Amino acid sequence: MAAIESADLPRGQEAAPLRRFGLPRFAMIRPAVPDRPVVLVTGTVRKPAQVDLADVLLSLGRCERRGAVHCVTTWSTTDLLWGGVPFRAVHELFSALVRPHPDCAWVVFVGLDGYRSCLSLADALAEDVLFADTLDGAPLTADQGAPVRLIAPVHYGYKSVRHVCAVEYRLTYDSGSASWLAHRRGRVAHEERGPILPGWMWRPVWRQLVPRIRRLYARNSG
Ligand SMILES: Nc1nc2c(c(=O)[nH]1)N[C@H]1C(S)=C(S)[C@@H](COP(=O)(O)O)O[C@H]1N2
Ligand SMILES: [Mo]
Repeated sequence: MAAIESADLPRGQEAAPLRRFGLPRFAMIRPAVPDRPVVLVTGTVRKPAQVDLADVLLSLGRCERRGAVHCVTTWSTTDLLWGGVPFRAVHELFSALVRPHPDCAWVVFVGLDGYRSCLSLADALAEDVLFADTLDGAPLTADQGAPVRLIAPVHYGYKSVRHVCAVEYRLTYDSGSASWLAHRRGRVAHEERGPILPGWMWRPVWRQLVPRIRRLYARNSG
């Protein structure tokens, strides 16, 4: 399908349907959804804890938000209706349990596939960041990131970790799975696509990788 460049999309982005996508080395890792999912809450904390995801999702007020996935490689899927609980509320619950060091300024989200991505705690606590377990009213499928995924809609998609199984509070930034190619903040509006170079210079670098990554993920998705 030909990609459509639209005035409604952020700079440098083209519309595309949502399909499982990510770093090439994670394409082959499709974690099974656990019967009783847990989240490990850890890092520079007084007392790490393991919590039942069901307890987290049931004990907090649910909400729905319209949001997009904007991948740094220049495709975007907009108008997705995510349901879940605000990460802000999840963090309140977690921090009462584990007591993060007061200087923790970063948080890493880890997926069951081993993928890791870091947000500043301030960015993670924005009102629109969700711990999402439904998309358009239906439970997330495995390929969409079940049992729960982060949705950080103003950041590039690599911050929206699927299959979250651990949350790590940190004093310092950790570049995560994207390593030196990650941007600390990755804000779409500022085109923070990668380190050092301005965003528009990264566009062709990332864009030329999309067909190969799409093929790789299509071969390894349901
Ligand atoms: N667990 C996990 N989460 C991940 C990734 C991954 O490889 N593993 N890839 C990220 C990237 S780069 C993008 S663009 C989005 C894509 O979301 P989608 O798979 O729902 O299209 O997932 C993000 N979250
Ligand atoms: Mo991405």
